[in-house]
Parts: sequence; structure tokens; C-alpha cells
Amino acid sequence: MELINHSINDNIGTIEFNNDEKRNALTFQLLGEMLEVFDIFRMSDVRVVIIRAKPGSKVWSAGLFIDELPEPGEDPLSFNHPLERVLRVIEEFPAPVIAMAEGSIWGGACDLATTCDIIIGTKYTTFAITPARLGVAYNSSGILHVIRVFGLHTAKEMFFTASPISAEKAERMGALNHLVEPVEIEAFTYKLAKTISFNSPLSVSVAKKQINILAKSSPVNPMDYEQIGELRYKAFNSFDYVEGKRAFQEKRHARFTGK
Ligand code: LCV
Repeated sequence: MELINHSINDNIGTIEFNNDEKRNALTFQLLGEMLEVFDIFRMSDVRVVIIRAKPGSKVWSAGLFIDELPEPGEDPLSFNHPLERVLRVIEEFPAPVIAMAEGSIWGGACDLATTCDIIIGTKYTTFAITPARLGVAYNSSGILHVIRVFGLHTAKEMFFTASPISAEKAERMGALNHLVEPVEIEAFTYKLAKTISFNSPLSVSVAKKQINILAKSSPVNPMDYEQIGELRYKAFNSFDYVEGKRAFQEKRHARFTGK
């Protein structure tokens, strides 16, 4: 594996991003490697998983690899996109997954972090939800993750501004379980993982499943759901979507027209 490192020690599985050069952006390859590692962890007696960047990284992950965003007309966050598959694997994984989130977190990586069961950060941890910068419309499961973790009004502000929110605010909103000193984050996270790993894995996995099912239990009527699908199609088939990707690649501000 090239873009992540993995290890298992004392029933704790670690996934470490290994592509600082591209700010740990979630390329198809990196996401594919994550899926492989979760398969390995599932076959071992892994009782907690930690997803981290290299020590001292300024960026935990820069989100989806923008060069790999599909052409207009194709859903950039479709059900079978490798990121969506990783998110479902994390949700279904029968043990807690902790994001040891040192550094800034962007776009799809926010979805990754908020899908984890616990997030630990430092004062350098920030969260930015970026689809409005790229002309992308988020999918409903991603929106739900953000609402659940940050609350309704903060979620709206994050989607509308695409600006990073601070670790202090994230902690206040309950998105960060713990805000710790940068020099302590590793010891703190592994100590927490150790505490979990000594508990009954069966009880912990049932609690995770129950909490996830109960937290999702608000029905959406099918007509509303179809409307969401139509609105999203309009966005990912737009000129704004083409312009968002082009502007990032040309390292300039996007000129959006709303068309
Ligand atoms: C491709 C990258 C990326 C990257 N893709 O370093 O949620 S949605 O809807 O928005 C979804 C579709 C999504 O997740 O989209 C991605 C959202 N992410 C972002 O908007 C963040 C984009 N990245 C940045 O703004 C900066 O890279 C940050 C602020 C993270 C770090 O800035 P820094 O000055 O430390 P550089 O920008 O110089 O990045 C280093 C290299 O990584 C590439 C970037 O193009 C550059 O490549 P070159 O060295 O070839 O110039 N890179 C970074 N993020 N998401 N490529």
C-alpha cells in the first residue's frame, strides 16, 4: 500500500494517511486502500480503529481529489463512489472508529471524520464543508452526518460559507469529543482506544449499531426524496460545477453564475 500505512497493536487498528504531498486528499487509490485495510481489520480481533495523519500534519485530509471529480451530468458523490463505500464500511464496522484529527479537514474528509464514532482534535483542527466552492451539491447522507454532528444552524452556515470552523467551535457544538494539546493527541487517543478495547466488544458493537440506527430514524417522504434527487442533478450538471473544478486547477477564484 502506498497512500496509507496500517498496523494492529493490542487490538487497536491504525490507518495512517501517507500522502502529505497532496494533503492526504481522498483519491480513488487511497480510498481503495482503506477498504482493503478494513477487510484486514474485520478478520483480525480489532476492537477499535484509529484514522490519523502523520504526526504534526497541518492537513488531516483535503477531501476528495478534485482532479478525479467526474464530468458534468455524473453524480460526484454517487452511492457507489469509493468514499461512500468507505463511509458505509465505517458505519457498519463492528467496533468504534476514532478520527485522530490533527490538522484541517476539508470537503469529503469532513464526511469521513463525522462518520467516525469519535473525533479527537487539537487547536489546529478545523472543519470546512466546501461543495459551494466547487458547485457541487452534497448527497443526503452526507448532509445528515453534518447536521447530526454540528447541529442545524452551524451545518447551514458551514454549507453556505464553505469557511473553516475552529476547533473551539467544533468542541462547543459537540462535534469534537475532546480538544487536546497537540503534543498530547497521540497519547490521549491511544489511551481512549485502550479503554474501549478492554470493554466487552459485543456490548460496544451493539451500542454502536443501536445508536447509529436510532440516530437515523427520521423518515423522509418519497416525494421529498425525489425532489432532492432532481435538485442535486441540476447542480452537478451545471456550468458552476465545471467552473468550480477548473478554478481550483487554475489556482484562481471561481466566477459562479448560478447556471
Ligand atoms: C486535488 C489537491 C487537493 C484536492 N484535490 O497546500 O465536499 S465537496 O463537495 O467539496 C467534495 C467534492 C470534495 O471533497 O472536494 C474537495 C474539497 N477540498 C478542498 O476544497 C480543499 C482543497 N485544498 C486546499 O484548499 C489546500 O490544498 C489546503 C488548504 C488543504 C492546503 O493548502 P497548502 O497551501 O498547504 P497546496 O494547496 O499547495 O496543496 C498541495 C498539493 O496538493 C494538491 C494541490 O493542488 C497541490 O498540488 P501541486 O503540488 O501539484 O500544486 N491538493 C490539495 N488538495 N482536494 N489536489
